[in-house]
Amino acid sequence: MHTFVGFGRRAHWLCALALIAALGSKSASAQQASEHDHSQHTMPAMDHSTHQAPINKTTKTKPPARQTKPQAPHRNAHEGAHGDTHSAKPAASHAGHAAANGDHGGMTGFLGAYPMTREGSGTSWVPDTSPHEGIHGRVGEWSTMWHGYLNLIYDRQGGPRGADKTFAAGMVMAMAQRPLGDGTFGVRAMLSPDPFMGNSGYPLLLASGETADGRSHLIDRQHPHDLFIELAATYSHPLSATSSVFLYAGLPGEPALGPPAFMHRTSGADSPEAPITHHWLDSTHITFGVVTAGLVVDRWKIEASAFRGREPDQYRYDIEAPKLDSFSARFSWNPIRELSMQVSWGRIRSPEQLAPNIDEDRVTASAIYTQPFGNGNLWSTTAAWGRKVLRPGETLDGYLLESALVFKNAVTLFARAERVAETELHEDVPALDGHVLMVNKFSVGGIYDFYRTEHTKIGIGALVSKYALPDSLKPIYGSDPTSGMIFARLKVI
Ligand SMILES: [Cu+2]
Repeated sequence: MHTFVGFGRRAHWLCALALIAALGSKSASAQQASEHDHSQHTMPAMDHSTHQAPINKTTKTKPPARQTKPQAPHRNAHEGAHGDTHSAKPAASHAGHAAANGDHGGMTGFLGAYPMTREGSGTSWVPDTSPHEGIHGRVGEWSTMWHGYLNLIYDRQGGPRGADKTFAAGMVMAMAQRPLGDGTFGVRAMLSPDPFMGNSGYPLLLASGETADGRSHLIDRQHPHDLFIELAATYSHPLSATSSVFLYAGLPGEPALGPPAFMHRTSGADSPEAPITHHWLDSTHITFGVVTAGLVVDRWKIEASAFRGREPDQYRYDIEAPKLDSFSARFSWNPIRELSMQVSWGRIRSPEQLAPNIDEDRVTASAIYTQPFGNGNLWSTTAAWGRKVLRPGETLDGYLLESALVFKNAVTLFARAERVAETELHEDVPALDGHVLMVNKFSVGGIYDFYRTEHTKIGIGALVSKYALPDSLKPIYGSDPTSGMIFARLKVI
């Protein structure tokens, strides 16, 4: 009965997403006919310089005809894109910009005058060379964009602690922005179908964090994401052609802590499984109550957040009460178009519902390198380190190295290696309780997209995972467990 209901809901989601995808590509084609060559959008790392030339020519030789306000550098998107600032000269009018650009529906960064492709989840940054994905539209003054994916997964985790499950996971994200005063006002919403998989999430050896029932820890399982991953608003105000101040508020939202969430970085987005380092690096990406203020200066960003420390509870459909009891700060730097780095620190108040007397300090550092090659191919790699300092308690490190090769001819390959200092996995084993044990996981997989249109692709994929465990854990995990997933994916790009 449960399975049946679950599948029915899943099918419902699939249909809904497919329908939206069809509508989206239709409206996009209409736009294409009237505006510009949309096909460039599907090319990762679109060469912005081709757009740049006409704009600069326009701005140099022809002062904008109808410029009533002081210049809003946000509207001159691609200038900031390449770092070589062309000083704060008058920009083209908004209309002129959109026309000259033939660009992302007039959309630039939500937080500053740089290309939209630099923005990851929350207020995080990824390299400027990240693929430009999404279906763009325009409603009055608003520029809109949406994208999403849905995975239907058969998951089989090996060994005595393993289990299997068929489930759906994914997300759909919509965002809109408009000029407001001299700045840019933005709203965004991200939803996930994950709650339909059930409170206990899906089997994932060595994963820990959060709870399914409010009584026991989820061990060797990945928790479902909440229905509402992000409901947020942003406002950024330009200080010069390439600098700005911004505010971000979300319920839920993502504080300035950690690298971009795994499904928002090119190196991690194609793998259907969550990293086991999730609760060392990017688990705060769903936080009920976040306010962030930041400053962008060229290729630098510094920001600070106040947010609710407590992780989401097991009720995944609701909006939980906000609270600003925790703090974080992050420093990001994109020195070249291909590279994005961050260091961040957070003081998280009582993150775990089941260990309310323990606070956590978290430190993370990460670098993402995304290199386009050939005709529209991409190679993206993320290296990240996260440290949890439990107060009171242990200091636990987690390391991640993940990489993806996205070939334009429909093949994607991905791999992820992780190493985590764990205390939770074996807390039910009296002889090991309290010990800090290093566990390692390595996954490799691929996807073949057999169906592709301008804005959608449908593919099938598989991945396999191996582990390196300390001898003390082998009796409970088996000497050499192997896990795997096969999956079908619908992606709207
Ligand atoms: Cu998550």
